[in-house]
Amino acid sequence: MNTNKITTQAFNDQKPGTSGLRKKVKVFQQTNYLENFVQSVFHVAENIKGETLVLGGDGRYYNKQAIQIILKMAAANGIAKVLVGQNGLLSTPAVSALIRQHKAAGGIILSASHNPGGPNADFGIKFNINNGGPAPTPFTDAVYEYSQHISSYDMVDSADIDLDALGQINIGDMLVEIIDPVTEYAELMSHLFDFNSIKAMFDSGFTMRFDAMHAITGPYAMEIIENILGAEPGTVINAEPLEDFGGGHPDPNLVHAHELVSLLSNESTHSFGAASDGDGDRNMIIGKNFFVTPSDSLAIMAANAHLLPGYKSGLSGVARSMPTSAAVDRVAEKLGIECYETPTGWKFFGNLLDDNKITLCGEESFGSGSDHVREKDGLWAVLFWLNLIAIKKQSVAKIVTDHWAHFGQNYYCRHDYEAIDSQIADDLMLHLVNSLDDLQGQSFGNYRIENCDNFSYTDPVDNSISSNQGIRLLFSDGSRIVYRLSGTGTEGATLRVYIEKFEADVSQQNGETQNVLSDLIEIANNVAQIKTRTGRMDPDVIT
Ligand code: VG1
Ligand code: CO
Repeated sequence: MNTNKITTQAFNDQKPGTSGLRKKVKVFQQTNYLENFVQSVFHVAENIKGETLVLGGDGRYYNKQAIQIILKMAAANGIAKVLVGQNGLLSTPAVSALIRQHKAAGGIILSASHNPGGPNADFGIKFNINNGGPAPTPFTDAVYEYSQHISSYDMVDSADIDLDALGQINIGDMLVEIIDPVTEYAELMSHLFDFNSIKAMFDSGFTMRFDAMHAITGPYAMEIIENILGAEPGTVINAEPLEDFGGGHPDPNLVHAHELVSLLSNESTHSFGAASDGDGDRNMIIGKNFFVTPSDSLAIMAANAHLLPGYKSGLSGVARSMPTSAAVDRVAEKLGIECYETPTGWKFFGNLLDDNKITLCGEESFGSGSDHVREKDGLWAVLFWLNLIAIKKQSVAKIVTDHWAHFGQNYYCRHDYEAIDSQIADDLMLHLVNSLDDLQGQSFGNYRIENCDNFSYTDPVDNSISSNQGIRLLFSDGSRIVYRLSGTGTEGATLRVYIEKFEADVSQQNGETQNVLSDLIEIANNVAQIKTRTGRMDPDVIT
């Protein structure tokens, strides 16, 4: 089989963001665009020559074409074996699990996660290293650097292969194994959770709905929740992965998973609702007319993990991303374990997990996970909650309100201003950085800024420093305001503002989150001059 060296010209916009390279499909479809990036990855990940690679994606538009291109390039770049999910499908956590189980040198995930799919929507590509987690910043920086002056890439001359048929096939000297995307992942879950007690709960009439949002978790949830655990047929809705996710945003929040939310109204006969995102790493947990914030979910998991088979010896420590509420910090304090605060993005949890400094970790953006993989894991979180409900035999609302009664409540919300002009967004952030000295010690009504900074993280394992990770205003009563720009958007800039207030005695306050936080929200707007600078009167999304 011929290997060709194909001449190319560099693109200057291949800098990976929070979670790999995300662009419009049309950008990826430019001649050599995907190829350049893949060659840059193979160049930096030299150690994958002669090794195994895991490859799959969330099934969005351009997934299959990209897989055929990557396979031909992998063969030309000396990779010995590629494990590919059938039909090109693999969830992000399943890729992470497969890398670990098969001692692969890395994996490539094709997804733009919760961003919409289709010819006019988004595509993405991400490289994970041999621990199963997203490549760390020095790696992605090196990929970007190489992509800026790449002049050729390698590709074998070969026909496309059939991605639908399980089994093995060769491309040149490289072996391709098409595997069932679900089997090994389901096996892993069965060791972490007490499937028998969850099954018994379904057998006794417990019902739930899981919204796969026409994304990757459909096949996983069908197999695990309906087939293995015996939930009634129809439990998994929107189960079929579609290239455009049925036209929706595969983003599990109250806005985009409204179908699920309406199925869990007060009159509902179901006790539990859950949803996952495009690539299966996010989760939303709801009870009957009751939303569990992701930050609370993480804290509740930490407080109860020892009750579940996979975590019965307790937690070594926990971690949360900086903007995530401090609810889990209070649990860690009571458990007497360390709580680490990392920058946004799962790659920062990798070292802590590898070094056994933490067992559980999570982000406010509907992500949680544990040391079983090196990605956040949507279905894992859903099974965690199901197992917890089976043990406690209580409603979601009762579990959460009991938690608040014991630990206090962190009122929390995030305001997103999407697709604002990049220059305006950069100026707004710069203005905040320049205001830090003046803000220190300033009072706004009852709130006084005790401390403020531009968050910088020193990795406790390798001592690497990640600076410029978001502006934090820390108030004397424990309230916080955080500002940062998204690293996953594909249009202009997205400003995220995170607002949090702690209430130790929950009987004192019973308001709606937006009301409890209203003073802080106003402070957040004024300090950053959001309205005057962006011209936006309200956020696009509130979560
Ligand atoms: C967002 C979230 C972040 C998450 C990232 C990838 O990043 O805020 O917590 O890790 O998405 O998640 P940003 O930079 O846009 O705020 V996923 O499920 O989209 O891969
Ligand atoms: Co995702």
